[in-house]
Amino acid sequence: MDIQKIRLDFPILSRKVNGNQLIYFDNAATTQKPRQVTDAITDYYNNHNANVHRAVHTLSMEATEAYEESREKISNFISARNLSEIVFVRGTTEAINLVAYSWGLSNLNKDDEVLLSLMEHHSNIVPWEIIRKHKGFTINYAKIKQDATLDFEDFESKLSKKTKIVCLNHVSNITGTINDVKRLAKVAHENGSIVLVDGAQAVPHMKIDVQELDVDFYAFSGHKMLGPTGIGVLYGKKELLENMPPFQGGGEMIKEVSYNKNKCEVSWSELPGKFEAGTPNICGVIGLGAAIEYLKGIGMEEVYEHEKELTEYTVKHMKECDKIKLYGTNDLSKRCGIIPFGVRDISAHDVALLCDNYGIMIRSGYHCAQPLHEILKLKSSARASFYIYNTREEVDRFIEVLKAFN
Ligand code: 7TS
Repeated sequence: MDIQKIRLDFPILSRKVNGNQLIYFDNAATTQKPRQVTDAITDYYNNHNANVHRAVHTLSMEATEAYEESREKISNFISARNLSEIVFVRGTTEAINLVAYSWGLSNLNKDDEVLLSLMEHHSNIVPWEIIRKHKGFTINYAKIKQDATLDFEDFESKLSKKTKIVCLNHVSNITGTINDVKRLAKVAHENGSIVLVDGAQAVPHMKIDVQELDVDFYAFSGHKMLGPTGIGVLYGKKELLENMPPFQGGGEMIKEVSYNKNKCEVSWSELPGKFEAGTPNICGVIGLGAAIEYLKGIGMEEVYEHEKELTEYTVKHMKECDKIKLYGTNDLSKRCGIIPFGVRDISAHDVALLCDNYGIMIRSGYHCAQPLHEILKLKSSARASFYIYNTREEVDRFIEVLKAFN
């Protein structure tokens, strides 16, 4: 992996912030975009712009072809069985809301249970809590151990015959903990529960094969993997998606609307159209297709290895500094390139602001996962998160800056 060559594809990396060379360590929030992605979007607008799936003219055919080609790239990228299992949504948040409102409202009843974990991003908690108010089911939360890994025994003990769905992240956005989704899905299926995985922090960083993991739904966001904002994917097993009612109504998602006696009878489109109401985010889909091509060009094993190596390097050097406290498991084989930490006597926000003075972008706060912070007894945390363009030299500078705080 030639990082210096990769860096040249990202114009933003050559800019300065507060008089310093930019160091971008906030990749768990969103990644930077290579020229190949912005070029694909510009090319679409400059040369092919038209609405998709609805006209016979040349531009509409070209736009539709590019849009559907991206679906194919994404389907191959995560090894889905079928193109109709790839639904375009705004992002992970919308994907989970789609499952909660469509599958959840029609399948969950008063005596049922939903099993979540206490390391979820709010987007995998709040939709379930909202629909719980409508349907009155119970939500159980699997515990987290002090090292921020999932308590598997507690998870298993909370699976009951009433548990209809288990919803878990693949990688925590706070600690980078990788959950053994394959094992968890197997146990959940043996119990008769279906499984939704929030893959927002996993798909960008490792090879994902939804068939091998054998999960029922898998959600992710384009903007965390070099793609544009406002586009994401819900993978769902065909048989499940086929039996679910639409999430939103409008154009594209219908087969027929016929008026009869002051009433419109509506039938739904085939998958995945049933879940893609209205004009979709065409340039977003095309941009995400270009992002996937870019990542495939590097190879996901290479991406994973690079981040693992950089994480090991960073943790080793941060541990040498007394005033830095690292959170999360010490077992780095269970971690992705996310490093949560604190600096003695300095609040997380102040750490992030001080880093910003040196051109280093890190995140601070709750990172949309307040329950996990409560369990770890943290008011907030600072977080550095890596991607393909980050280097050891950037880490050296970051640690040098942290060491200089007093
Ligand atoms: N799930 C996880 C695990 C996430 O990390 C995020 C975003 C989401 C869901 C929501 O994704 P969205 O694209 O729909 O917004 N996480 C973060 C973060 O850690 N910092 O900013 C956003």
